[in-house]
Amino acid sequence: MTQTLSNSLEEHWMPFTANRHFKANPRLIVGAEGMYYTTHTGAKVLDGSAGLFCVAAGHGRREIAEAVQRTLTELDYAPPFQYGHPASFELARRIAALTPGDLNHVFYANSGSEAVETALKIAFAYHRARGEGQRLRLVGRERAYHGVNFGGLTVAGMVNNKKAFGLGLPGAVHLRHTQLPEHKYVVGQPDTGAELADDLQRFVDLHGADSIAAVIVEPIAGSTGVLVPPKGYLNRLREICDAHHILLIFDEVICGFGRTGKNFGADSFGVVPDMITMAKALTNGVVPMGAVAVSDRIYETITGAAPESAIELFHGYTYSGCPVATAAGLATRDIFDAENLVERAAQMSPKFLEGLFDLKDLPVITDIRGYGMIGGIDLAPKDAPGVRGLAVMQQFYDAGLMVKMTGDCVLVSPPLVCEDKHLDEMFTKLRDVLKSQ
Ligand code: PXG
Repeated sequence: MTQTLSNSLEEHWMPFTANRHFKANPRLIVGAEGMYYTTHTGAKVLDGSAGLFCVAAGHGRREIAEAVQRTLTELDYAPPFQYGHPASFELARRIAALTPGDLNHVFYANSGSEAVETALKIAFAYHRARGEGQRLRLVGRERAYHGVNFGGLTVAGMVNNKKAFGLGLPGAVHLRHTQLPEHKYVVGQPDTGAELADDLQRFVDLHGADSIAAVIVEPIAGSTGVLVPPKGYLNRLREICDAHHILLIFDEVICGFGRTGKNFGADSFGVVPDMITMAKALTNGVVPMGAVAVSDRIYETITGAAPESAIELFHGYTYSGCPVATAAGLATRDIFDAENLVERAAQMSPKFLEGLFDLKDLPVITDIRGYGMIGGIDLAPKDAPGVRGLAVMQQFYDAGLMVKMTGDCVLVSPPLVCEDKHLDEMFTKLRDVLKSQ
């Protein structure tokens, strides 16, 4: 199925893409099935990153396509403000049954970025509803990725994503990131570094707890290169939050739905936050959807503070919980249940981590990190940061493997339906390309 490129590619300004480099040598995907993509030249490419961490159940799932198709003909759209449709409530019940603790209420958005904005706004609204509207300071972390909108950028910590786009919300502060030099090649959670959470205590001491609304962290910092939290680190954050009435938000846009081997990173690391943001695998990446799960306390405080029959939270999107996205979400949940994808991830993880850390002998590699079914491989930069990364990504693609690069770091996170043979193929291709560097 070779397709020729007769048309200009100039009109589409591509996101997070080296546009000029891409358009000179395009990598176009024209089909996807199971664990593989088909490119416009007819080549098969193994999906080593589940798309962008989202296609957990593999590509071309008929169950999702049929649910979406059915919904489009039965109920194409229903306004989400002051009206509802049954499926969005059903999906919320399904999500609430998975989330830990009393995170029993689900607010819908259309992406991870919007889920993050929603969670940050809910944090402000919660404190205001309980008479502490002065808590307007947000705490993020160095090297964090929380999407691309202004609230998320404020708490994020990857410089290239931030530096062209202004100063963000006032007063935000950032915890140090958790990658210590002694963590090199540690499999899973490092033993050292829990005390880095005490940065939050320092902010309390410096700025006053009553200025701080919330702290947001990814349980595993994904986009920056897979930083696994030190043992005890998230627990310590939880303790400091509890002592000072600060809300703890876990951004689980990547971690959620099995990537860590449990439903959420919160389960893997044994810490229950006050809110969880999610997206990506929520719909298997097929239809855009994000969501925030919030605790009973937050929901009841905000709704209880408003007069009866008044709107309680002046926030929402035209497509919050829209029929097509909820249909994809429900069909995805059904696949997860029928195929035990979360347990499967836990079962595949040892083989995945073994293959990942087996690459350690390659001279171009300077560090490897991994947990569950996600891994990061740092490569020694060449010339300028990211130059080797882009070149290597092209070589992987030419060799029939798609992975996500962040600068000179290779991110691997295969669909959770992968089999041993796919992992073998992925690690063989990784080795073949990396050994020639
Ligand atoms: N939070 C986290 C933790 C994420 O990983 C978002 C929010 C934003 O999601 P949306 O749906 O708005 O893209 C993400 C998204 C990468 C990469 O380079 C990571 C993401 C998206 C695209 C690329 O690692 N994560």
